[in-house]
Amino acid sequence: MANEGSGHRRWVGQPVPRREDVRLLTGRGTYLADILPRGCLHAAFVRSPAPHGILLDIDVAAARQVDGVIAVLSAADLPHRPLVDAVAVDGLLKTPQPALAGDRVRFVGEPVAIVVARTQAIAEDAVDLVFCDIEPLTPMMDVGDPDHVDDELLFPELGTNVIYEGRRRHGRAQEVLEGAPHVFTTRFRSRRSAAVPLETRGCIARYDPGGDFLEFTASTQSPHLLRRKLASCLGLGEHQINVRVPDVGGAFGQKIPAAPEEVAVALASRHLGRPVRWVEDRRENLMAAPHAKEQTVQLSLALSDDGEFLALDADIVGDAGAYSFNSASALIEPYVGAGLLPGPYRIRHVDARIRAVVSNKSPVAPYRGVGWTATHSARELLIDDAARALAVDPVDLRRRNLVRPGEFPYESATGMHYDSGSYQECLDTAMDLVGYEAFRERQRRSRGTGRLVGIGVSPYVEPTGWGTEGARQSEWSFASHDVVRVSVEPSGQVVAACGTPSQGQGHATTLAQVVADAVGVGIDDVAVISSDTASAPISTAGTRASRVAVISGGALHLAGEEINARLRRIAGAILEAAPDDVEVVDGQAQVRGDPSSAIRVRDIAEAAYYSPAVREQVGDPNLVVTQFLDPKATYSNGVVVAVVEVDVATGGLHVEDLVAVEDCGTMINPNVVDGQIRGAVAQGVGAALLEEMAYSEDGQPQSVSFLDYLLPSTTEVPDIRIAHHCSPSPHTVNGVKGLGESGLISTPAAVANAVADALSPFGGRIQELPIRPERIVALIGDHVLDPAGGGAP
Ligand code: MCN
Repeated sequence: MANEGSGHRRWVGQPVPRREDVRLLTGRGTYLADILPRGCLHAAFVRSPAPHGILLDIDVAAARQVDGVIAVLSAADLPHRPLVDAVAVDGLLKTPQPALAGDRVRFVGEPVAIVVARTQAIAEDAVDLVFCDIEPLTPMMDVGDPDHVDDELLFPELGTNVIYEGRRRHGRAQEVLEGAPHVFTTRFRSRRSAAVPLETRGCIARYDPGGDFLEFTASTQSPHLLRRKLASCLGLGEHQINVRVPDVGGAFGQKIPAAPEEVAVALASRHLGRPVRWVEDRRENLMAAPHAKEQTVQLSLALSDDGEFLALDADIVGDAGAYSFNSASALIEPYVGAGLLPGPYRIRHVDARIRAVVSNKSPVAPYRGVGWTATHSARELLIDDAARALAVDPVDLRRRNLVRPGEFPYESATGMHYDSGSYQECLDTAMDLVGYEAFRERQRRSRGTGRLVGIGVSPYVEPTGWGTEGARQSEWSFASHDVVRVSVEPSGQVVAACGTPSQGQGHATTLAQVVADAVGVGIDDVAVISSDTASAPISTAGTRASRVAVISGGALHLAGEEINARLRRIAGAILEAAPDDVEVVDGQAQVRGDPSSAIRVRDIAEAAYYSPAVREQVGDPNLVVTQFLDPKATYSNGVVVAVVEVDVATGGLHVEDLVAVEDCGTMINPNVVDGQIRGAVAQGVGAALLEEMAYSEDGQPQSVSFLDYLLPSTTEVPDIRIAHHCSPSPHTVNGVKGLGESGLISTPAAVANAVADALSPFGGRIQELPIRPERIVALIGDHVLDPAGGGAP
């Protein structure tokens, strides 16, 4: 009989306070910028001031003269092999980004040279003395015009700026669209934004020439992937590199790809034989760290007379920025986004044409919600357009088309296997919570007042825990399986090691909860370690794509169960009982029903390691278990509802209410789940109303400080009301589904639809995010308030 403690949930499901918070919130965290090895030099980057041009010469003479400058290095000084691509997609043209620009610069902020100096201040001052002689070329800033897309080529050897062109066709969308009684179309534009982690990027390279070994400390989400990239660029074996990860203060996708700056710092350290540190400042982060979410989605939705969604036709163009650097990053927007076009709805026919085009802007990379935010928003805004045109209730229209209970598992038109879910139930709960009927009544009354209210509803599905099979479902070939290790030390401490560090997700708590249950100990007995590549087994993808709860967590649970079985075997030898008659609960093993027999896990571990008698009795008392997991994909779901109020006289906009109803299967820790929702929903408000990484027509970034790149604050984000449903996944350990991105997939559309609903008396539509204030003013137009209170039309 298996141990009843094993697999029984005592910790999973509990809203345990996050163990890491006291340390982090009292300033005792150690972030990259807190680390300064002895003798460490400081790096600053010379960055291209031009968006596009031929790099004729770099004059470093003056900078080299500065007292305290150790070296000024350009591409010629630091030869390296190209970054390997972790993702293979047929037809994607190669546009690798070098660590330092060679003969051409392709965006403002591109690293051109690295200055290494005794202090950060000296390095930064010396940067200003480096002169880049650049012969300007016309910058390519608008990828939307097919007639001019190749006017100036970024990579002349490719003969085009369109680095990917593909089609994902499922069913007979064109035919259905032609015969449909109703077809609505939008041309939706998701403007460029950025992940903006609180802690910017940075790294410390310590190359030891004697040992031919690189210790590389980085603010990263994917330490093993970074190790692989560094190994390939530097021509080292992966065993010659240890990537260490200190506390990371947010990442949201931006710290997945290996940055060219990281490669340059590693090369500089090897070149100089000294440790070198680079800490990115905010301006650099906004200007030159990867951007995200710039897409144009031309979308048509066909409906039957009774409001059934019949087909979707999409033309998606992603602005990739200057390079598709090292995770097929150019496709993360348009290609990945296409997979989620049908979302939670029963739409059988989908035809998507996809293009990724390079431009003279910072490259795009994943940002929470990736391409899904744009395609989801386009679809949800279009559904509201259709509801208004057909004079039907937008909630009823959605309810009619959502995948229904009893239809799971449901295969979407784009080939995604929705394993389980509560699509209808979440919608009902959300509408109850927001008080939909009462809201509509209030809205009717608001019509004459000059303060118009509107509601937006955005049901979503979030792909999570993608392993190999999930990648296949998305027609995307990347590795996303993990190996983890659970061990018991002689002291009885359980150590869970995995290569998926936290950037704020609370893994130290949630993964400990999982392991504690599986082993049969308390969470204080479990340490979660993901601080370096040497001590954690390989995670192929790192922390991203809402995969850790499912993949690392699932693997840790299985390893913990095996540890539990071994503890029972050893305890059985000590207690002279059959292992099946022994249980391990709360850190103690005992013969079932006999508390007097209890021995502590620490005593079992001590005996396993050091007692020759036990060693002889048990044969193999090994308490180290390595576990591989590559689960089937699972999909969480939910609904976000926003209520806004617009002041017609000023165009002022206020988000009044936000409701999020989610279903991520079994919650490991409801506290952490709610925190994830709150953070992502807040980012969604930013995406809807504020955040835009703007460029001038001549290629200069316009949003390189927080004066121009506007983030949501407590003034813009009301308290978020949260409710849960639970449809455990049949595919995953404990029925867990991920949830890290859902709030940012769904919230922008909810807020935008609420604005469109509020302003519906004026007609007009929202076809662009963020909704700029001038758009609201334009929608209100010349409509003036009726002084008698009759108000807006
Ligand atoms: N969780 C849970 N129960 C579930 C599902 C998840 O308790 N059913 C918990 C997990 O154990 C984990 C957290 O919620 O502690 C998020 O889990 P998951 O959805 O698996 O996401 P990941 O841990 O893989 O984190 C990645 C995800 C992504 S893709 C981005 S982007 C993101 C995010 O998480 N970046 C973040 N959340 C972030 N939160 C912070 N603070 N900072 C970031 O950079």
